[in-house]
Amino acid sequence: MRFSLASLLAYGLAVDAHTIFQKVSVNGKDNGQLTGLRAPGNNNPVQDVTSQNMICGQSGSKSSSIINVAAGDRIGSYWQHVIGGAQFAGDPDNPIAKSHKGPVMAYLAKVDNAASVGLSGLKWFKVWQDTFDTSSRKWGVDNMMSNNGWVYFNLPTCIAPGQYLLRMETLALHSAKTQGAAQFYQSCAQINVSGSGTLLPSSTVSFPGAYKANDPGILINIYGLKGVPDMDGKPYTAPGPAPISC
Ligand SMILES: [Cu+2]
Repeated sequence: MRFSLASLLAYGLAVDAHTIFQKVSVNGKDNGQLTGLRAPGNNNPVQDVTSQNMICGQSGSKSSSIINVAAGDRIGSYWQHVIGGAQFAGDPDNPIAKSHKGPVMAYLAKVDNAASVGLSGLKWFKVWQDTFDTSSRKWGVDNMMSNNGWVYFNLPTCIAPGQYLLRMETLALHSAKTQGAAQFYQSCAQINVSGSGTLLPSSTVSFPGAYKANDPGILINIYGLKGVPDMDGKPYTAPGPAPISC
């Protein structure tokens, strides 16, 4: 059966303007679709901060691969509207709908075996975030969109070698003035970090648990007086801890 885009829109089917983290690059080398990833099976957001799906998204794809990286490497996380990329040619909501302003964050949890470890009880620390720039009034999501879905950051040089889950999170705040309406998108990558760092942070958080539904970075009206999502140029505080520094 074929559906026109207009009918899909009319029935609200499969055109939700969401996103999925689905690919990792290391120093510019693309590791391939879903390799080393635990990604949700669809692009629906998590909206309940107490849900187990806050960890790595709803259950979906699994991978036996573990991606080798060195501390300090430039990691790319690739976000697209659906698994595989755009939902259709010219999809205006790829990599994510333009309305979906908010921060992008990266967390690590040290594990023994990144491919087999269970998700409960992990101790997470934040390593990076791109939140909101008060001068340009651009969000992390804006930078993701201008890089065609790629989000780049450097893995901290000081972290201890070993296996980790890398939890990448995009938080869309377009409806976040209503409690429970902020949209969380996350997948986890399985990585093996080499290097001579020694840092294993003692201050960590749990998922779920790290966020509260009324955290100021989650229950928030991001629209300024002109009705645009620019905070009126005021600072934005992302949920969770501050990123570690080396
Ligand atoms: Cu959405």
